[in-house]
Amino acid sequence: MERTFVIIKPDALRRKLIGEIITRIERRNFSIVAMKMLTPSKELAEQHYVVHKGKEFFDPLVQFVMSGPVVAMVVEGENAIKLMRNTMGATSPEQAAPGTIRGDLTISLQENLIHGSDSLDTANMEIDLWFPELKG
Ligand code: D4T
Repeated sequence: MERTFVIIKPDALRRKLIGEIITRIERRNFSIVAMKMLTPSKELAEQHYVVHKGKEFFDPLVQFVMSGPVVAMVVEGENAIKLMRNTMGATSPEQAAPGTIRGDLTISLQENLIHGSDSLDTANMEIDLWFPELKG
C-alpha cells in the first residue's frame, strides 16, 4: 500500500466540486485515510510550493492556494502516487485528458482544482508538512 497527499484547491470549494472530486477518488477504490478543511497560511502555502520559488508563477500560485479553504487528504492505495496523478489529469489544460478530474472539470492552468504528490519523497514530505499530527 502506498500513501499520497492530495489537496482539493480553493477553486473547487468555490465551485462546489468537493463532492464530485471525492466521489471520483473513492470510485477508483482509493481509501481516504485522513482529511481536514483549512485555509492555508502563507507560510504553509510557500513551504508546499517551495520547489517553484523564484519562478514567475510562484507568488500568484501561493496567493491562489491561500485564497480560501482547501480540503487536505492522505489517500491510500496500491501505486497511489502514480494512479492518483492519472486520475487528476495533466497540469496543462491542453493535455488533461477527458475522463480525468482536470480534463472534465477545468480549463485553467492555475485554477486546476487538485494537487497530488508527484513522488514518494514528495508525498512523505507533504504528509509531514500538512499532517504533523500523524507523525509517529
Ligand atoms: P500541483 O503541484 O498543484 O499538483 O500541480 P502539478 O504537480 O500538476 O504541476 P506543477 O507542480 O508543475 O505546478 C504546480 C502548480 O502551479 C500552477 N502553475 C504551473 C501555474 O500557475 N503556472 C504555470 O506556468 C505552471 C507550470 C499549476 C500547478
